[in-house]
Amino acid sequence: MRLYDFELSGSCYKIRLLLNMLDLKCELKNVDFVNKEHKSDAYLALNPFGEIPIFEDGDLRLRDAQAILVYLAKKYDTSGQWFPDDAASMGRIAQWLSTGGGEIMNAAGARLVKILNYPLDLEKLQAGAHRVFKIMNAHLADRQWLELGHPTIADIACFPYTAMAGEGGIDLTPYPHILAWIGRVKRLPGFIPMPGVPAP
Ligand SMILES: N[C@@H](CCC(=O)N[C@@H](CS)C(=O)NCC(=O)O)C(=O)O
Repeated sequence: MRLYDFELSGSCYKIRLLLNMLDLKCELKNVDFVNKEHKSDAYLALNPFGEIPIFEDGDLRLRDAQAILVYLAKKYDTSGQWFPDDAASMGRIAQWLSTGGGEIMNAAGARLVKILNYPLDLEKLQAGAHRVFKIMNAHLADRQWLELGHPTIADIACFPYTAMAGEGGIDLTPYPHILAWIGRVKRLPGFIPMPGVPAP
């Protein structure tokens, strides 16, 4: 297995997290994101979207963190808990896979503006992040985990850029249920930190 990785990327971190929680070994191939290696011809030949992460397992190559989480859970999770097979569970989890790769990426964009000076509309991104965090906070008011009452890839997909929201100038203090959930994710067996997401 090989992950095209950048240490400061929350999208790559999603994959590193699940790999570690499933106790899987994977080669990490560093992508020079700051110098735009992900826009080079060689990289675009692997992922025409010009984004990290990419994941390879044998002959299979996948782009998109959520797709990779689905693959890893289906192929390697012997507990069957991270992405259970029944239709209702899959649908429930897929909602948050979409949110993790969609609305929560507003927080990722805000962080790119703050730490890498990306020329994006910071206020719009922060407002988009607050919209989704308000919904997540209400959803988590009477739940420990996003779906199914136990950790799933829904939590992994939504965790990194929520936990790093502060780096995009987004204050999570108004969202106590999200803060409690972040604490729970950090206490899961196999949790690993990354810069901006310290261990508990
Ligand atoms: N849909 C992709 C998006 C991943 C993504 O946005 N990756 C960022 C880095 S964290 C990226 O490569 N952005 C391209 C760029 O900034 O040029 C996923 O969820 O994996």
